[in-house]
Amino acid sequence: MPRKWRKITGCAALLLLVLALILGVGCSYSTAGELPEIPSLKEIYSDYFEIGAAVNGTTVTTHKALIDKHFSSLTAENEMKPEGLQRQEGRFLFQVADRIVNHADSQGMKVRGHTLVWHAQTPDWFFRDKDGKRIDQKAVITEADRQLVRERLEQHIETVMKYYTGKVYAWDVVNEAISDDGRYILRQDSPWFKILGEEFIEIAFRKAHEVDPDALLFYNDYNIERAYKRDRTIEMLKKMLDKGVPIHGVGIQGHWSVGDSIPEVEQAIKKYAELGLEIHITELDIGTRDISPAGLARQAEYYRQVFALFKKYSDVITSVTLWGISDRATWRPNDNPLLFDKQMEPKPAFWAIVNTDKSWEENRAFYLGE
Ligand code: 9MR
Repeated sequence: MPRKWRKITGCAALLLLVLALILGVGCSYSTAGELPEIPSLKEIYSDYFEIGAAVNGTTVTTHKALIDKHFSSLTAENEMKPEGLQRQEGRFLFQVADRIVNHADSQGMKVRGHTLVWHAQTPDWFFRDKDGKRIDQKAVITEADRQLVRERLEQHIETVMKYYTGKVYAWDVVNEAISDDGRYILRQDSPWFKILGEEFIEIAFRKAHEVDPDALLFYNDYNIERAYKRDRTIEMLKKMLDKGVPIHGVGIQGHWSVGDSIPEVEQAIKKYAELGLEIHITELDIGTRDISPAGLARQAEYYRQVFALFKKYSDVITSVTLWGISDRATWRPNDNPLLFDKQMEPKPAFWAIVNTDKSWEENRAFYLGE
């Protein structure tokens, strides 16, 4: 071989060797598991409660690895709402919701259904009469108007719950019916309330129970752990329960910010448990604008305290769902409220809830050996 060629092949061989070394090392880390494994939340919490995440048609794919590793329950963030399932009267579209349900099924995860009756994300047609007039805006609402809206409500519940019988184990039957205004118990601006009065809640739960007697039926709302809203929520629930309305649980959403009162949450848990209700934390995310290391550490400490509290009450709290997975995909994009960051890496908050008896730094060091 001419000298020139010998030199070239020599160089090529050296290059190949270097490449093989780089690739080899890379492979051995990822396949042989030499990189430290982060722990799985659903395994850590298996003795306490289901640990869930809200997903949508996009994140169920983009966040698949994290979903499958960490969560034992899924909620559709928007896809099972009335506008997601029945945008036009009588035309039910289950495709996107089905992708989420099928994914959960394939991984042995549970599904929480969210939500059947809500004043928001509900198509306009539910509330229009045969002439196209908004019933809730009429000066006089007739019995025929009421009947029409009641039938639509019941029909929606019947079709959706029948379709998902055996696949969705718990439903947020009624969402956010309690008023933020202390003068009223129920939200006055809800078209359901305006047309059917407080009976809409009872109608919904009774119908839901009739359609799927095995499903767990929840009343779900935000800030109902806060003093200003808690007692009115309890009053409503007590009234329903006394009438024999089949409500099995209360969903505390948990859209909080670092620093919100935790003792107030504990008080609420006790009070709801006294009603004999199961508790799900349904939409947990805890915001912080401060993403400096100190800010993230404060968020972690707050998450740690909140999960320590949930564990203390795990006889009544049977599910805790995060409202999303990473700060890359959240309805609160400026609040960085989730356990994984925009790069989908575990945040201090993740490490904090891995073992609530230790600090997030200790947990991280324990698992990653750093
Ligand atoms: O996260 C949901 C967001 O993508 C929607 O735009 C929004 C519309 O109202 O609803 C969000 O989810 C809400 C949930 O269904 C009920 N509780 C409050 C949640 C955050 O707004």
